[in-house]
Amino acid sequence: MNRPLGITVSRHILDSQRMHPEATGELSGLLSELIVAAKTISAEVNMAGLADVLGQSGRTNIQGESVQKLDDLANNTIKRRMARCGYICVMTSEEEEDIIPVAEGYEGKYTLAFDPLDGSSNIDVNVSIGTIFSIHRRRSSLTTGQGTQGDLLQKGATQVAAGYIIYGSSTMLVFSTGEGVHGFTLDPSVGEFFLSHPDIKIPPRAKYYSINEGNTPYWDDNLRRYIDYVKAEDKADGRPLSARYIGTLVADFHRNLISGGIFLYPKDNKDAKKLSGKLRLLYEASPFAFIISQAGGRAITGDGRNILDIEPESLHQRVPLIIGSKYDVDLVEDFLLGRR
Ligand code: P6P
Repeated sequence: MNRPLGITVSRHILDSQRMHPEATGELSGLLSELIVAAKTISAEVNMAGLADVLGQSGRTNIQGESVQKLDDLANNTIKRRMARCGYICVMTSEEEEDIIPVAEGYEGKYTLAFDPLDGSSNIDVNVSIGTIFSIHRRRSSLTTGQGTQGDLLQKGATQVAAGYIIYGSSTMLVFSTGEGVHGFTLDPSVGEFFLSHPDIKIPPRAKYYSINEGNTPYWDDNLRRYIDYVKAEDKADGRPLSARYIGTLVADFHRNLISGGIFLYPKDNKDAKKLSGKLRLLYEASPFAFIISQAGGRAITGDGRNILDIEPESLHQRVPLIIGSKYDVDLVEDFLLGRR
């Protein structure tokens, strides 16, 4: 479908819905409510330095990480708005240990998993942060009432939509409902997201590699060999790649999506918590894997599994994540599986 630049995200969503006569408009409604929450968070993030929402809230989250005030604000903004949207039956958030119920009488047929504010360590230093979301249908369409943990524990390949909002030099919404990846830029003067990046495709080969090289002592040898390979000079093969690591997954992913790159957060033996990687499957790896697959890239764990095929076992399950330009993800997999 021709998607003229400058249309609003609401127009884009309704035009997409119109392509599906069987659509009830519930997914469109869900996305529209999520977008209102994103605009609210964007306004707070952009005022953070002035509105004294920086700094620690005094709480620690399920991950044992200190929760920044903006984390709390973003989490509550999404929870409160989505609990009464009428389109979802259950939620899970990085900030909450247990599932989050919706308001009685407002149960719908979708589920929502989200990271309200990814990149917390960068909040106080004014580096880009973001919100990530993942939407599934509840497991049984015959079921009504509150959803369960089982409705949330579904593999990435069954997502109906996934996306992120990046609060950077501008605020952008990037999402897919399975018909390509589209980017919208917020014009804060009118409070609207306008289509700025229709049908995004990731360049087939990486220009950048993104990994925290401070963890080098904790990687397995095959990964160290791969990183040495991308840093070695071979001009004909476009190496060395350039290193770019912001420390906010949303920002590193977005740059690599637009310019071509590979992001790696592998398992490492720095501490027991990271033996399965640091990033979470349901609301980080899985939504980005859905987006990258729609943009022509790939997402793997590095031990032979595709992220989209993993059957989740727990809400906050961690996985190793290697994601980006297909050529480079395939190459890393060859190194890690000893094929190279
Ligand atoms: P490290 C931010 O805290 C985050 O969850 C991701 O956004 C980011 O990619 C990663 O952690 C950074 O982790 O260990 O390199 O600081």
